[in-house]
Amino acid sequence: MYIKRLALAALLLGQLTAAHAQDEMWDKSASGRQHPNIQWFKEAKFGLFIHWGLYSKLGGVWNNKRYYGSGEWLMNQAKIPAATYAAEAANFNPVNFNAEAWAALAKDAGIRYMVITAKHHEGFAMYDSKVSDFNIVKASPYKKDPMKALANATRKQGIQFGFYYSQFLDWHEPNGGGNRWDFDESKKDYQRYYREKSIPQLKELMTQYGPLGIVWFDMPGGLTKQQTQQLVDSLRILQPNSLFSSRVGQGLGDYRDFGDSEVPPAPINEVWESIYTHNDSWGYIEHDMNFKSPREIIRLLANVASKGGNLMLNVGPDGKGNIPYYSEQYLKATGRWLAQNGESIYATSYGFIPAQPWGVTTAKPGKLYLHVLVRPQDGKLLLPNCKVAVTKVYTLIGKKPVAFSTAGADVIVQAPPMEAQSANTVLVLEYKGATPAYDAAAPVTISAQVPVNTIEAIHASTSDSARVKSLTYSHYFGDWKHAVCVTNMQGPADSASFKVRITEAADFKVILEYACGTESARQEGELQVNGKPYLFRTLRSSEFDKSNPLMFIQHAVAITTVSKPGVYTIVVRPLQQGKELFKLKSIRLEPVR
Ligand code: JFZ
Repeated sequence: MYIKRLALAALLLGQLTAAHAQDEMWDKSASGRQHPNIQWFKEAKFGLFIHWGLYSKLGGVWNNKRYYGSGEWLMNQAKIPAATYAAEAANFNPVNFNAEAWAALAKDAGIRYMVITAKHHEGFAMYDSKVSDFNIVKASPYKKDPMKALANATRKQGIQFGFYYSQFLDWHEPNGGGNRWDFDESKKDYQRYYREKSIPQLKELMTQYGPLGIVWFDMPGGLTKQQTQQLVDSLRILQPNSLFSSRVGQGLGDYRDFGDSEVPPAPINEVWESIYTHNDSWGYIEHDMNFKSPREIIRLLANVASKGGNLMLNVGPDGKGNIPYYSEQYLKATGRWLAQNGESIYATSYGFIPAQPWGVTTAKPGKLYLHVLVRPQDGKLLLPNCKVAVTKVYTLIGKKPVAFSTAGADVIVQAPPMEAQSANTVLVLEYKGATPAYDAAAPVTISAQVPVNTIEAIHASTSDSARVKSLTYSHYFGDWKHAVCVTNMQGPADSASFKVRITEAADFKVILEYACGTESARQEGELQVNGKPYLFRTLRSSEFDKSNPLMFIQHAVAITTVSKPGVYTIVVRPLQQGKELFKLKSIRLEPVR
């Protein structure tokens, strides 16, 4: 049967190259279909991404110059000639690579699936490829196939194993995508690249390394929708149980990948994954020590799970095959948290209670997990409009009963004392009856019991030409950041209004968090709290340019007195017609103590 599959695949693959090359922006056409094997992925919640290649040996340094941002893009950033770069393989010898140790670390970290770069844009295959000699067995003194060892070790730990493959960008090849410094783009034959390297290598990976949980394609290009469909059809024959990432292109992936380091601002009813670097680079950079702490990882994981997605966190091993110290230590720390709290993450869906000042929620049938990230001063965790019959509430660790009460449609949980430095304390609320729907239009809760309340732009109702948009920018290079902002507010008719539920009478300092370029600066704006106007004049922070930091300013514009609890409307708009007022990221309300 397997041989037949190969023959059929070869036939299909052969047909693939008939049509014309056409670069199509990937545009998911949600077809509602789900891969029959998707369930393990939906339950996995936490994956390990590994970027490991010839770039790892260079560590972000070329000709004694240090580069910052994506270390795996060094060849492109430094415009290294393909032949010069290829010669580096002769010094790539990861003698410290230990597949069993990597797999054991993934297990200790609570990782459920692993995806490693088999070939990145540099074109160097990290496995024993017969298609191209530019690989770790033929071109380096290491002469072994680390992917074979890692695939076996990973599966032995019960962890799904998969490959990342850059199916179009290949700076080593005259017909591959992306190398404009060595090769004339107008003379490239993408179809030839697909026919001679990309597709044959994908076949090698899908026939010689056992059952793959995931094939993580990256940067679709050069193929039409029909060709991509044929490629997907042919590869599925080789790996019918494997899930394909959405970056295969043309909406043909089995789950949705967001942009690098991007989390959707609210739950979405799709199967999706958020990918994050551990420091600021996917590939190893010796001078990038900006690692996310265990607290940041644990809270990021809770935030992603509370929106219904998976987090795949990346590590970038160095050229000797060592995983960076902080990656190892902080993955283990995350694993220790998951060992005690994993029930609130694995196999959960997003919680039906939206993010609150105290934290976020995940869920299983009849259970709501409260991830307490900020303990309110009075310990009261408000669950607004929580229309369920609560039977009990308890601490996840130790199962200690926790007091709760109801007030109308609200449930108030009395949080027990918590370790001040706890990254995330989980309480469990059990209930009878149907699970309510998530209310995306619920007012944002504002509490005087926490140091700061943040109203994100995603909650804005906009008028006229105002728009809520996700803005992408970077600090170094390729270290993408995303901010959802209210944009294009150019006159009084372009407003952003927010419905908030303020739970106590208090004075609040109002802080607008926005980015404002030179043209927008020094324009007057108006903030209204239930119609009471407060004026301000915009301050310059930075222009918006995706290749540079988008600098947000936190501009305190007013103190407002809230005389009684209730639902309020906060409106922000330009006072006069002019340039875009600013890109509003959030409104922060700090109770005046
Ligand atoms: C790509 C690669 O270029 C990068 O080196 C790394 O491997 C990353 C995981 O994937 O970078 C991308 C690709 C697509 C988007 C962002 C970064 N995107 O669609 O937003």
